[in-house]
Amino acid sequence: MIGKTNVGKSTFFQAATLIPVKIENRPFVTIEPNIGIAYVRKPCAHPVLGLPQCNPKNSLCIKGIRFIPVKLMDVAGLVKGAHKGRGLGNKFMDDLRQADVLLHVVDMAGSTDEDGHPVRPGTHDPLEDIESIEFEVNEWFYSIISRGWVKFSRSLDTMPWDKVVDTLAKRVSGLSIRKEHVIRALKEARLENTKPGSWREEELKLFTRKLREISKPIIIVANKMDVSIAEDNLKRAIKKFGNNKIIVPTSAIFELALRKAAKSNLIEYLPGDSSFSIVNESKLNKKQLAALEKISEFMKKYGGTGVQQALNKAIFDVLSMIVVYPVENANKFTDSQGNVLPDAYLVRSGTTAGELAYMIHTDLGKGFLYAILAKESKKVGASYVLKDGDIIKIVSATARH
Ligand SMILES: Nc1nc2c(ncn2[C@@H]2O[C@H](COP(=O)(O)OP(=O)(O)O)[C@@H](O)[C@H]2O)c(=O)[nH]1
Ligand SMILES: [Mg+2]
Repeated sequence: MIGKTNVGKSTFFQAATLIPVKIENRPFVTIEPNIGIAYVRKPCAHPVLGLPQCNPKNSLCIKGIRFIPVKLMDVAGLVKGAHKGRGLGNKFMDDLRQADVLLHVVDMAGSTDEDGHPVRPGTHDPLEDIESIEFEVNEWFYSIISRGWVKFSRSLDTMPWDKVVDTLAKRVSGLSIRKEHVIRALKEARLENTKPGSWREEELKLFTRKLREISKPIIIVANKMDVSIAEDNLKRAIKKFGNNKIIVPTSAIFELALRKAAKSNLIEYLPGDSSFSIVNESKLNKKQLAALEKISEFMKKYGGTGVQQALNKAIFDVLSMIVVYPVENANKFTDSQGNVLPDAYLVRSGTTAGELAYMIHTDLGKGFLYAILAKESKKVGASYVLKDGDIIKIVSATARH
């Protein structure tokens, strides 16, 4: 999560990392103050199989919905000029290295000025932030990649193209950039089969911009949509950026209120639901009821509070991840202890059964013999491309334990 101060990052973070149900084992706690576990939601596979329940270990299943953990990091205080070390500057920029996708939280009410100071709603134009923060990220990216570029790029000019791509990919691997990203960026910048040593500055800039867009795509979390003036700004933002940016209307403060109320058993609500129901009206005072009414209206308008929607869009739409369920017993859909569908793995679409085996355990990958698709009772090889919702047993020559 990136964005200026005061736009609602901490509120979003708090909401997204709060589990609104009581659970016995909690391997899902906050890792560091600004790093926590959030969840993406997806219908669980157990109802589809006609099973009464499952026994999730690496994730949660609530009322037939799987909540799968993802790491969420609140990268505080990105301001205009940050790439030049302004504000909290470089340390926070460095935190971005790990990210696969960036949620840019924007104060759509315009109640935060350029430097992150609170101002009267409507005073600041949030559309400026959408551009200026992206500019900061792009500049940061460029400054990292262009460091020592002249010498590095000349060394590439004697290499065959394959080796150029490999060497480039290796150079940026510390930014969580994969070779596929580099290949795509080179293609989109029309720089394939050129000599990097002879790229002009514009060409290097174009390449790094494409690489940033591909390897760290940005989703706009249009926050504070509960403030009336925000709606106009949202319309303007959609008009201006809607064609090439995902913009999710959000009220982080409403989501936080709902998760807290659900945790206290005042309402029934699962993160990402488009509505909630009050459990016992007599337990709520007038003020609480009025607040919930306001939230309910907001949800009707936008289909939810936006927090879960933003997380889901980031993982499933932008990163195109799918969910697969590794099991050890393909007939019972269980692990060796009899737990039904214990693990739900988020993997990139295109991942093969062989690659999944390596993700679970190196030994499992090394000894891969074949896999069984549990629902279809079908044997597949290492090159089988996983489908969303696959339940899969990997048979390996090397024991797993
Ligand atoms: N109206 C409204 N205010 C919000 C929302 N999210 C956060 N805020 C308020 O905005 C201020 C800054 O929030 P905070 O989460 O600390 O922002 P951060 O500096 O980006 O981490 C606080 O007063 C929050 O209560 C929201 O969705 N709607
Ligand atoms: Mg904060």
